[in-house]
Amino acid sequence: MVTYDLKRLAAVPTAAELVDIVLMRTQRKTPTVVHPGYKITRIRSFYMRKVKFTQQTISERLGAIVSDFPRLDDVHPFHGDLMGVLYDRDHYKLALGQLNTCKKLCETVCRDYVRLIKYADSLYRCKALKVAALGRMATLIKRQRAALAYLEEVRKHLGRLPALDPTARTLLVCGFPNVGKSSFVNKVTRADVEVQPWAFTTKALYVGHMDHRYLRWQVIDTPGILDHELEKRNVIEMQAVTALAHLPCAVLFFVDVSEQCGYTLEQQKSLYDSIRPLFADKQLVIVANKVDAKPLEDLSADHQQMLKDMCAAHDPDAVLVPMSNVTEAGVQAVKDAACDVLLQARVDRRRAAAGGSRLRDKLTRLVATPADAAQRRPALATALPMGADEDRGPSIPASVLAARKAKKLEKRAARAAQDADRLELAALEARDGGHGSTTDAAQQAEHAAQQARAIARDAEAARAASARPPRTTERERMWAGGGPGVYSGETSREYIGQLRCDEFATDIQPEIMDGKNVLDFVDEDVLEKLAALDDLEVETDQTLDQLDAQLEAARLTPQEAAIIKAMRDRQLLARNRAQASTNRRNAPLPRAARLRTEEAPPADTLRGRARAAAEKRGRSLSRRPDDAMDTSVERSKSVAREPAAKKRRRDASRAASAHRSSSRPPPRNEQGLDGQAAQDRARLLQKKAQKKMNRMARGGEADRKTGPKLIRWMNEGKRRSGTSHHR
Ligand SMILES: Nc1nc2c(ncn2[C@@H]2O[C@H](COP(=O)(O)OP(=O)(O)O)[C@@H](O)[C@H]2O)c(=O)[nH]1
Ligand SMILES: [Mg+2]
Repeated sequence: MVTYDLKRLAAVPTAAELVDIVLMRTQRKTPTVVHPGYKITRIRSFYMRKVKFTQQTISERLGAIVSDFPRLDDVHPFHGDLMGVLYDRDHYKLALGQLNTCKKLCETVCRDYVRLIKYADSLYRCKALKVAALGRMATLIKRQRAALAYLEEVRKHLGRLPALDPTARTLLVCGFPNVGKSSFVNKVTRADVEVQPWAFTTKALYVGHMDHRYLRWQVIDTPGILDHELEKRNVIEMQAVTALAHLPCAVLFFVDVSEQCGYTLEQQKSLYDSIRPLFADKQLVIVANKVDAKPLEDLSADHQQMLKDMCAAHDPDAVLVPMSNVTEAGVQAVKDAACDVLLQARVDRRRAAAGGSRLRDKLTRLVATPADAAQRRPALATALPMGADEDRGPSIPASVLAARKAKKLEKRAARAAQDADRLELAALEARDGGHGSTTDAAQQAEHAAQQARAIARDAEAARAASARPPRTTERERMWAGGGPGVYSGETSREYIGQLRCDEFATDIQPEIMDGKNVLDFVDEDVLEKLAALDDLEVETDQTLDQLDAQLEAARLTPQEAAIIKAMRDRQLLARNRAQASTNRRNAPLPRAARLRTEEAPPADTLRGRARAAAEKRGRSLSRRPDDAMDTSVERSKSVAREPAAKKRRRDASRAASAHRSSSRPPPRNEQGLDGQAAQDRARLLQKKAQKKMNRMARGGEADRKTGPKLIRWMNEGKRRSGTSHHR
């Protein structure tokens, strides 16, 4: 991912400024003195240089803008989507694309005119060509007026976006409007988000920071989300949705249990269900807010159950925390719960990624305090290995145990054999010495010898059991099977011991059987899954039948349908009427001009056909007689060039006509105000009201901009070559 510094984009000049910059630079950086007496090649190269230099500056400037602005596919998906939502993805891409095209067009213009200048035969012609080239380039830039202005606004807005780090530890606050999200953010962080008792007070993402367990956390306040389809969500809501979708974070879903926000608990549950997929893999804390107005115990059993179900629906570990911003009860608990689940999840993820190396375990344990260890909670920033202190005995392979047993038995057998020998010797001595109980000693010796033999047999058996079968390496097999190039390995050996019958290992395994890929059918419980699918189908059929029956029962009678249609029609009519009146109020043209229309020329005349063709291409050839400034229409000198004096006279007579002036209302900002004093006071009040709005719009560093300075004495007139420091 490319990292862009969204806050430090260079200011985008307006089209006029850009033309100034480019022309000024050409003026300053290229030679200014040329004489008709010079050799023609010199004159040509003088002007060619000017054209080329101008084009280079334009390419440089436009190229810098195009490469400076982030590519939506390259930034973090959160920023990419947020920009897509805020600035309209297509518009943004088109604007940058247009600048790129403009750059290419300037290059073409430059190439063409340089080629023409090569054939020019006098200073005058060279100069005329240069002027034409620069003029065309300037026109091309001026056409990008809208794109440049748009990008400048985007840049300013990007600068104002909250400094939000998508990878930091984040708590994301969401829920219906007015449930107390911003109040909570103001409580736990030093952010100063506006709180008002009406919906959509918060219209953008806000970020606050706080400390918890010596760590830095960012808390994001989002605008409220309403419960409707994704397509109907507006830009304000979509910011919250984007944050929910792309930020790895703990989600705090706010529920207003007192229902003061204007939404019932059922509606809040429905919203929760519809946005739940967005945070399916995130940590969740459900905050039951405004318990000061209505304690949780006062809720009906159904509602209490509903809140519990909401928790259970996400994850068995999700918690419900009652809270009140007014009494501050539970604020700390919410903060603790959210931070702890997120920290735990991040630690788990990191440990899983690192593979839980032993050294890490030991290192992290050094940091954990005994209290942390006792409660099994992570210490400081790092992980306390959870469950790592459980009994971890040595793991000794069974073959080693068997070998040990065999060795022990062998030792015992050796000892028993020694004992037997000793006893036999004693029996012999007794017999030779003629002592009594010779038979006893002989019996004992015989018994001991028997025991020794038994133990030796056991030892032999154990040794045989623990002995590994001799291993043949693949290399040995290769040499036995004909050597390299002749021997080919046998894969079937791997299956021996894994199948029901070892013979199966050598069976030929088909990959395709009956025209189907066998691997598609390798699934142990495919039959169970099929059965489950069948059950589901039956169930769905039943549900659909029931729904059909219900719909049948709920069908409207003709009278009801007629009433509903009448109601809808009335609504539609009212809406259209309101729309029409709005259009009338915001009319971009004077009323008199709007009423004047030109009748279409007959279709079979030349003019009529031209007009039809032009309209098909999306142009309009209709013109108003007084539209002298409209150069896009075909020009007719007799109409456009009205003598100025006559026009002035006509305008004056119009303004003076009683019919016109008396029907004109006063300007909107003076309507209903009696006298100059009242107007002044209104202006003052308006300014005062605007002050707050200006502040809340959060103008930032990005709004400060210095345009090119056009210092007259430095940039006008011709200068000789050399430095201009002395000026
Ligand atoms: N009684 C009560 N009112 C609250 C509480 N938290 C917020 N409010 C009020 O609810 C309204 C909306 O609060 P706000 O924080 O702007 O909600 P947001 O739209 O979700 O950001 C404001 O009038 C707050 O004073 C609370 O815990 N108890
Ligand atoms: Mg808010």
